[in-house]
Amino acid sequence: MANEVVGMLLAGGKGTRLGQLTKNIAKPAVPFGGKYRIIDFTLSNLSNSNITTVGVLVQYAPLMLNRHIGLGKPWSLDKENGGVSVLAPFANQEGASWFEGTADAITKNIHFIDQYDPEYLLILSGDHIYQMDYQKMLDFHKEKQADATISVIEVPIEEASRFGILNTEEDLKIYEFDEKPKVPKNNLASMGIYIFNWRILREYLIADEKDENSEHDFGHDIIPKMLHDYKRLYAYRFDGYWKDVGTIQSYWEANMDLLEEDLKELLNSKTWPTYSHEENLPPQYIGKNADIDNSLVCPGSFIFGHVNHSILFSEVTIGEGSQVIDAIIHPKTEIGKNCIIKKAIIMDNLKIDDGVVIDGSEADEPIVVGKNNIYEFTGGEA
Ligand code: ADQ
Ligand code: ADP
Repeated sequence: MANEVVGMLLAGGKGTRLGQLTKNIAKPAVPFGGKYRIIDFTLSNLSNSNITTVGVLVQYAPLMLNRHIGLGKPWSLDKENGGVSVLAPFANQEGASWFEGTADAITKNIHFIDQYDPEYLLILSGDHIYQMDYQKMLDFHKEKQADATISVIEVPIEEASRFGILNTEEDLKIYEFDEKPKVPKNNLASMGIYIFNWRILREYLIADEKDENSEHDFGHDIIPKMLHDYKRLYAYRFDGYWKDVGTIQSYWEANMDLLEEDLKELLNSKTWPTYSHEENLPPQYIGKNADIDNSLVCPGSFIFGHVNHSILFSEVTIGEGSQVIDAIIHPKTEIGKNCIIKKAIIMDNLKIDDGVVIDGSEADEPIVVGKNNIYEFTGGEA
């Protein structure tokens, strides 16, 4: 069963900064872009990169993720050899234990990886929106004869302290790495996407597990330890679109980006499709006085109002006289008549009464409306 490369997708973070959006579901399972969930972009990258042996590490609120991933059919990951396996923290004789840091999550699954005896391990996050060919990164890793390769991108300097920040020689060999530095030295950021030679990483993981001072995190512990030992770490520069959707603001921005003409390949690429579950729903109905522009509208919806620069998921209703602007409306939600919804994220299965005004246009970040702060809940899964 040997595989050259096994992918491990970290999908267990709690995502506390997404507030209500992740109250009941894990961050990677949050609805995104009209008909997707956040994790679909990474699963599609794996499939399009022809990496077909994948472990998805879940822990926090995994129910929806489990159901969504299932046997991996939408991403053609339903293979007999390999395929996609959802890996939850397991109970041993001492009881169940959570994965601690990201490295601990991999260490606890060494037996899973060893089954495939891979030469390389590809580590990914479940909460990034991007299109990337991991085979190109692997080619780079081999060409540099690296022990580890980190995918990197330039970020605005004012955001740099949210990331692992690194410095390289001219040939892209990394000589310095700071995880979330308070005062960043530059703006070359780790995307949290790593390729390791499995044999080497395995040794580091086993040693790190015994280190009581370690947080068992890749950025915080494993990468610095490898650098300290003069391992060959290289930076693979990615110059496409990439967004870490860890906050409400970045989640909203990444959704709005889908409405930009020059980013239309994110959903419409023929060579790099984004896959998700297909639901059997009727066509969207656009009423007589409705007007819609610069928006995504999904099947099963009924639109009678005005919709501008917004993303409407499936089975959404927008009542007559309502204005929906710069908004994201999750599935099965009904907006009544004569409402104003601006720069807001309205979660699923809600009913917003006639005449309600929700306007986040003056706020620092969009207003999120969930079952806690609204009006009427129609049941189902919010
Ligand atoms: P963070 O974004 O802070 O930094 P982190 O919280 O470590 O990332 O989580 C990475 C991924 O792993 C997320 O998808 C998260 O959901 C998941 N995850 C976290 N803990 C987990 C666990 N115990 N089990 C399973 N999954 C888990 C990282 C790097 C930075 C880099 C940014 C880029 O540490 O150096 O710049 O990613 O986004
Ligand atoms: P955010 O940065 O938005 O808070 P992350 O996805 O980075 O979200 O996760 C935050 C932290 O919470 C991570 O360090 C992760 O290990 C931890 N965590 C995730 N799920 C659980 C859980 N079920 N119990 C305890 N800690 C968890």
